Amino acid sequence: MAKEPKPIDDLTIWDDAKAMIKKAREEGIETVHERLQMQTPHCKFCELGTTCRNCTMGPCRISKKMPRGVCGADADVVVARNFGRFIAGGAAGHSDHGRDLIEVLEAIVEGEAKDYKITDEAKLIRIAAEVGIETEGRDIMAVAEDAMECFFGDFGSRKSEVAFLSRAPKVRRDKWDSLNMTPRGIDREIAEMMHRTHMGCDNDAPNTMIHAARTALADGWGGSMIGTELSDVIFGTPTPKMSTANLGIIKEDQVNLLVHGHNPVVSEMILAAARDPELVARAKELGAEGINVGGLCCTGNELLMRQGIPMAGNHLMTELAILTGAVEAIVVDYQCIMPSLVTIAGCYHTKFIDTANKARFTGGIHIDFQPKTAMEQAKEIVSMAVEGFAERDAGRVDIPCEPVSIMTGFSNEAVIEALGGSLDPLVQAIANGDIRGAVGIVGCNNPKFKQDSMNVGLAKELIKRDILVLATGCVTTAAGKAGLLVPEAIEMAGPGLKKVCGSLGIPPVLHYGSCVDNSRILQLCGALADTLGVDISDLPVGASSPEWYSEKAAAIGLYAVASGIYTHLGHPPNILGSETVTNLAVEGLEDLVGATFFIEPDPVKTAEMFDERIKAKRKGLGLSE
Ligand code: XCC
Ligand code: SF4
Repeated sequence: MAKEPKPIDDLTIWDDAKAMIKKAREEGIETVHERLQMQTPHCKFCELGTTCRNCTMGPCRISKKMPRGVCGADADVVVARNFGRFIAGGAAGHSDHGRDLIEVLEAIVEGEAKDYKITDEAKLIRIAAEVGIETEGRDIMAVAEDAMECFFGDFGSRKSEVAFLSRAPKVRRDKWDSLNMTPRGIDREIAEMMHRTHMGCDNDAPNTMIHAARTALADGWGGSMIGTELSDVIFGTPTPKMSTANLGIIKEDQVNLLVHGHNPVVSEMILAAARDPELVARAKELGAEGINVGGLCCTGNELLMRQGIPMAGNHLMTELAILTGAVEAIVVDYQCIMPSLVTIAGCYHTKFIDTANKARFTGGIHIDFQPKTAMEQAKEIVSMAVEGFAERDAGRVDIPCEPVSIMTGFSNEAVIEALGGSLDPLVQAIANGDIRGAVGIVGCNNPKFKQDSMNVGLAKELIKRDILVLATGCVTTAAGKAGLLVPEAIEMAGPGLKKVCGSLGIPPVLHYGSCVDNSRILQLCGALADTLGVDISDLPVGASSPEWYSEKAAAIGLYAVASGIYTHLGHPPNILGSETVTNLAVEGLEDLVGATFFIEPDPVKTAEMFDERIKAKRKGLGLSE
């Protein structure tokens, strides 16, 4: 028997989302919410993490009645192995994205990518010097070539640690060394995780978990950090700027093209092509006022940070954006792209265009995007969107709201500049208690949560307590829609935060970029710890992914914890079937790395937990609570 659909008010906190879910139901279009309902209840074994499919003596399900798989593996081993592979998946996603940026840099160096260039030469020189490359008086392309070799090297097996580990405090690196947690090579740790979790290898759950942390660290201080830094080098380091967010950024009188996915290599070129005078003229010929490029998810964040494009929405808005009926094309690269988008695009005139050979969608239009032919291909894609304008059915267009203002572009470089050239004023503000601490709220939506209720609820609770919030990933649009990403939001902050942000003219929630850009937060923590002469685990900071869903988000959470940052998750990963693994995650890691996970679905309680932690850390540093 079909289940009653859930009341729309229970699914999301946003009016634009509610209007589009209603429209979907009226038009008989299925979304993530109906599919979740169909999949509920989920398989209990899988939820607990106690299913193993790693060999064909199985598959096995571990329970009280059947405590061991055919090979003899118990719940601890099975849960740890599954969790390890889950982390490897996330680390692979971020890091393969990072590698794609190195390949573009390589193509630039070899003169094979005329449409890309080194935009921030000063940053390239700075990061090259950081990883030990000679930069004095050298040609920029020679420096770029050495940087490219260094970062390619980080993926291999010939190094004892990845290059950017130099950004972590010495005490932290010593701790990693003593725990066998130092990430040596990015691909190496991921491949080793696959090896360890093959039948008959690592059958000691804590040992598997240590390697999971090493794999995650290879992501945070390796693959993701390379992705962020080279994106800045190639497309420019973000600076503060204003933009807008929500489905209202989709314009009735324009050709609307939404970019979705993660990698700026494609979306930056799409944006440039959308400014091509001939394509704009063609759009006008067809009756449009212009070409509007809007962002979804993290490739949206990348373009928002650097180019100030408007944001249509986060993860749970991707299906709904198409429901406006005014989207001519949705252009995707990879990660977090629901295959259902192809189906929904097919219900409208919307063209679904995929661009990466490693992320193809049956039913999508595939353009095999290459750095060498980037602009030509981007123009071909934009042209498809423009021609699509003529096919739009005006009677089915419904753009449910007006956009809200947001401020973006807070790279560490921009923050340091705003502070007058060093981190000292921030350290001062933390020391005197105006800013009591900082929490990064990152990651996704998940239809198991009322969309953005936790993301927004937690941010509001924290700034009230004079805790600065850094937002990345899909939390960005959530915070933006809630009015938290504008300087005026200081009215929602506590007195200290209000004073500091007010004097700088910045919001109490700073948009720090996409998900790979959580590496910016790691770098900031490393720099703060070094300034104070302490470990990252001594800082009054925290991390949270309230509504997370992806393997990547789990990898981020684990590298945060392994870096010494107390980390909140709104719901647990599939590990509860093992007491050993669960206790390690929420307790045991404290002794090893100076931080743990905590799981809490309520935003107020979560803020209280962070508050307590920050009090304790402030006390440890000899500061007022
Ligand atoms: Fe994906 Fe990065 Fe999560 Fe959003 S936050 S749903 S991982 S797009 Ni990264
Ligand atoms: Fe079962 Fe062991 Fe094979 Fe897993 S590895 S499927 S627990 S026999």
